[in-house]
Amino acid sequence: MPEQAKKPIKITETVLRDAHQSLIATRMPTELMLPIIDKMDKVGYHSVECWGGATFDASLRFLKEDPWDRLRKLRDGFKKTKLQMLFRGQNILGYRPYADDVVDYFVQKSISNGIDIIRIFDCLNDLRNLQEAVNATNRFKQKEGRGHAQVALSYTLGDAYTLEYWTGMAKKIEEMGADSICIKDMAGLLVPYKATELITAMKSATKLPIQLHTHYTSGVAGMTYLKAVEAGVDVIDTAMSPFAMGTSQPATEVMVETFKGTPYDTGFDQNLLAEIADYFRPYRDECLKNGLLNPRVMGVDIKTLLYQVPGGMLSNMVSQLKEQNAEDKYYDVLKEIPRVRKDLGEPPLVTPSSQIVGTQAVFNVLMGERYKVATKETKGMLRGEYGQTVKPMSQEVIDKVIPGEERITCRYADTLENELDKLEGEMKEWKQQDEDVLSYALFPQVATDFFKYRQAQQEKVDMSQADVKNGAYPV
Ligand SMILES: [Mn+2]
Repeated sequence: MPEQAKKPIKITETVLRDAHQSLIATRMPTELMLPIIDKMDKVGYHSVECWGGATFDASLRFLKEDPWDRLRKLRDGFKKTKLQMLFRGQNILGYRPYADDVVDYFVQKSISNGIDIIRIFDCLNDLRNLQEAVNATNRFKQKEGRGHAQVALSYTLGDAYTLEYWTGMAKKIEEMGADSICIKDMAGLLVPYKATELITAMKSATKLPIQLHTHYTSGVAGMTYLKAVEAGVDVIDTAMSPFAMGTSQPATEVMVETFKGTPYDTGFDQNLLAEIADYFRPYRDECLKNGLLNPRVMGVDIKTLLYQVPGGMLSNMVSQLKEQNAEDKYYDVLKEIPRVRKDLGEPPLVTPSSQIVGTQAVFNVLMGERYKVATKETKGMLRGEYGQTVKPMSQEVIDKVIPGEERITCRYADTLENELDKLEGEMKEWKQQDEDVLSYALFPQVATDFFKYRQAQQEKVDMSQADVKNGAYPV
């Protein structure tokens, strides 16, 4: 290798968020994370990703944990490492667009509870859906000196997604006041030599640091990172080996070793990484044994390249078909997905557009007639409520599904009234901390169930301390 200035590649560790989301349905509990934080804090990671939509949802729904409490505990433990979260633009961590006051408040509370870097994405790459979250982060940063707004572009393939498209977006992101850019390849579609082209073009278009996020699903991710790093990418996302590969990220230790002795050397201590891996390995074995970790998600799934469908979307589709006793329609639905995607303006497939396109494709096949039944979300998409797509939507489908209805061309959130007060009113009997209203805003039913559970737990605890003789029960 020719003499070259040192440029250590920075690493975001995903084991506390995307890795377990991708492999074990986001079921890693906080108590499993806490004992290893001290060691993780010594590695020298650029950041640790630890929070996002699925971690929030699964905490409340399945683990019966308060996600805010998890965040505060992680913040306490990580003394010097930055904490990172994933944020769905105007949809926050939920599945519908929210009014700006909720977006602002969520950003504020995320940072004040411990988040440093907010990775903000939109399923249509409509930057109008990201602006408010970026502004809110910048406002907080000005006031408190903490907070980093990273705008993530959802990576996808298609006629519209040319190098000019991506570099044009990079320039706009710079103008909108973001601190960095992420290329978020949720399905593992970015192949190594395309990464060279993409990163080279992006680096010449913007001065902002560029981070690459991909998944091992299609088997190329390690090579893609290598080419991206050589082309000048600044940060890559990796996962500790027990929760790496398959539908997760390339292994941290492997990427660290790959760049050892090169200008990109991370300087990380492999012995320390080995201790961290040793900690997570028994949990991985336990997950394999209890079925939480299915060996099927650990190999290479080349279908993801053929059909350009993220792994999670495929497994959703399989279970929808199973429920309808229509598993034999699998390949019909796979063929229908790109057609629906085209009808809806060729969006990237990522939450929530992936669910919208996938579910509609299932309906189209099962009903025997395309768009005979359209979901509420498909209608919302056609009306423009999710934002503008890179290509126009099918007029024929618009006429069939929402005949005569007015379509939105402005930023949808501009049509929404502030909603925090109303939400506060609906949930005030459960409120124990300011953040509870945000949990409720995102997942009203799941959060209410959690609040009830929390109260029952507290009352049970209180019962043991009750002053039985005087009949006094702390409430
Ligand atoms: Mn991901």
